[in-house]
Amino acid sequence: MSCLFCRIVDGEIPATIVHETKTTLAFRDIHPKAPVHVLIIPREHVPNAVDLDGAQLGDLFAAAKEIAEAEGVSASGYRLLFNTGPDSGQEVFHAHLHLLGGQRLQPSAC
Ligand code: DGP
Repeated sequence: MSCLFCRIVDGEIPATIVHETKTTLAFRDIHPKAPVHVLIIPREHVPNAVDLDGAQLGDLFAAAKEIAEAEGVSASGYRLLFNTGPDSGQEVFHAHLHLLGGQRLQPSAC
């Protein structure tokens, strides 16, 4: 299996897992861009976030809310973002929701 994040789901590659459900897995980004930088993924391999269905998106956002609370960034605020496609800078083609927080974040491109 060549997908990096599928290999993390299968336990073949180590990751610091912070949250898991039947349908999602969340782990710390290996190159954190903020004090809290967690990647939340569907267990199922879907290459691009825009191809996730409503239930999968709901599961990712529900996980994000719980992780933000557990990481202590709910009150201070945090950023949730998907990179989709090469121009966005997407590097891993297994859909993933970035959760960034723990400091005042720089303005994003939008
Ligand atoms: P993106 O650019 O949206 O595709 O983000 C991919 C992220 O994945 C990037 O911030 C770095 C992270 N990443 C890449 N390889 C690994 C890995 O092996 N383990 C972990 N935990 N994160 C990884």
